Amino acid sequence: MSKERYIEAKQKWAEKQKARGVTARATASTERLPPGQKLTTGFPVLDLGVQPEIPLAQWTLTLDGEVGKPTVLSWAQLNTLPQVEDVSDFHCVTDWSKFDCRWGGVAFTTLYELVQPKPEAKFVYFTSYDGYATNVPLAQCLDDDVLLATAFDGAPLTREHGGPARIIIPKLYAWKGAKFVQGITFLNADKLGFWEVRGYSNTANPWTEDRYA
Ligand SMILES: Nc1nc2c(c(=O)[nH]1)N[C@H]1C(S)=C(S)[C@@H](COP(=O)(O)O)O[C@H]1N2
Ligand SMILES: [Mo]
Repeated sequence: MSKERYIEAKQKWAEKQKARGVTARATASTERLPPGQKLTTGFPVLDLGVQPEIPLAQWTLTLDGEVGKPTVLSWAQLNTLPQVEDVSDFHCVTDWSKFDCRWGGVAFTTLYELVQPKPEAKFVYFTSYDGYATNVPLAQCLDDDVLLATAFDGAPLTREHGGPARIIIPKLYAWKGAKFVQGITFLNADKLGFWEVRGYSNTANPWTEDRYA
């Protein structure tokens, strides 16, 4: 399927679900597997059909917006920051979940401390090398399981899964985690990302099946 048709099909699906009155549940499930999800042991690849190739020598991550210290990190600089590992579950809105993903990289809080966001920074807008974007309230990015991941299962993150670096936010549907991340902008007002403007939920809580806006 072409990129345009894939995007159109996903957007139409969200609109159809909305028209049917499918909305988030009032009460969150307390199960490990969120409602409506199927467990997978593989690792499906989901993106816009473009997996940009970014040589590490040319890779940069720009951190800007409402911050005291706007920063552009090179790959070498990124790798001098403290490295962490975290095991978490992964939930895609297209109904599959994967348990126990072992991610390695830099904690979001490390980046936060590096650029010193101003008090007015309340939202984060992520942009990617494939033209993707997504947005998350800053408070949700400060959980200790939120990572800028550069490794999976102890090996460098592959391009198909968003390498050189991607964002992981385990408590939200996986579209909130930008693969091939290029920029992190701290904002004082919310700005909707790629799927958020195409009918997908802005809040994206898997345990209330908060799939569509
Ligand atoms: N840059 C970028 N990031 C993205 C996407 C994308 O199309 N482009 N798709 C999102 C969606 S819908 C999901 S489910 C996950 C998929 O990650 P995976 O391919 O490693 O399974 O990446 C998210 N991040
Ligand atoms: Mo997804």
